Amino acid sequence: VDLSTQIAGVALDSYIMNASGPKCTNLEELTVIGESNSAAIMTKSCTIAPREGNPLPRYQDLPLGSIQSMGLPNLGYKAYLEMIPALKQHGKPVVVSISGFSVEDNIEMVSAFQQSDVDLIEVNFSCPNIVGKAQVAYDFEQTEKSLAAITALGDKPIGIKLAPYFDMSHFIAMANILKRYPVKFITCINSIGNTLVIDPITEQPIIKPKGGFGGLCGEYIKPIGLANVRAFRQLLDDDIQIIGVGGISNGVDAFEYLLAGADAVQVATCFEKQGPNCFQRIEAELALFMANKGYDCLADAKGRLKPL
Ligand code: RRO
Repeated sequence: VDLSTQIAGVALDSYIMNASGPKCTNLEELTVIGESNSAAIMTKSCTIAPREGNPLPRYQDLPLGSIQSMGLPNLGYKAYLEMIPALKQHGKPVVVSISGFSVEDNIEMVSAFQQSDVDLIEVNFSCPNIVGKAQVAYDFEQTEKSLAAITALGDKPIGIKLAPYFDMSHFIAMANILKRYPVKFITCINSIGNTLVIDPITEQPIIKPKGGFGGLCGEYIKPIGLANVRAFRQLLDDDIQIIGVGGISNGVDAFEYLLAGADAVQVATCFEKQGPNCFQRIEAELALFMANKGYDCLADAKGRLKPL
């Protein structure tokens, strides 16, 4: 089965890549991704200045996923700019994630990466873990202002990492905003923000930041990710690609996202827990599952969820 695909005209050898977040903050980690079967090298979201992130413990495994409040630990965007030539040596697309604290921050970072050799820019509108900062993706006015500014800075394709939505009116409102700007792809979904896991023995939360409130990740959130990909696939024009993310840990999960309409998928928690061999495994499982169903390529199943 041919698992090649494209995002904003950038060819990908396979449908599966790493998500921004786990193990993609420094050159050593990004090199491991470069040497893996991940279809692209995706970086941790960056800010203007380097950040240590939130106090520990800030990540915990859960039976079906994880909860975390990392707080945007990263090396600062200039470090990622400097790494791009080394990352490009791996012969696959390089995607930077940027996550400024203001429209001005995002303008500075997008402008810099527009002048670089990076292939795609994913602008993160949905980090739930910064004290005192709302998720841009839940503020439609701010989203529109930000999009107007960052899509006017150059020709390199820009995509947006969206928060999960839970109401049809929100899917429609966001899709209508996206249609007004040259956004080339969206990535759905970020973690489900501000969830709480309690340890009944210690009678405490299990992560330290924000009184225990953190982003829920992994298998718990797959139905929400699938719904977000499906809803936006039905609302947006075909010239905008959708990257699915949320609870993909095997080939069948990846296939479900394909039926919902994903052009590619990202893996976060499974990569965090299992390491870089997950990309090759999920790819092989997807190819086998599709071959058994008689499919030759992704396009044969993409978006073709059947009515019940
Ligand atoms: O670093 C984080 O705490 C973080 C980010 Br930037 C994000 O976009 N999503 C998330 O779950 N965690």
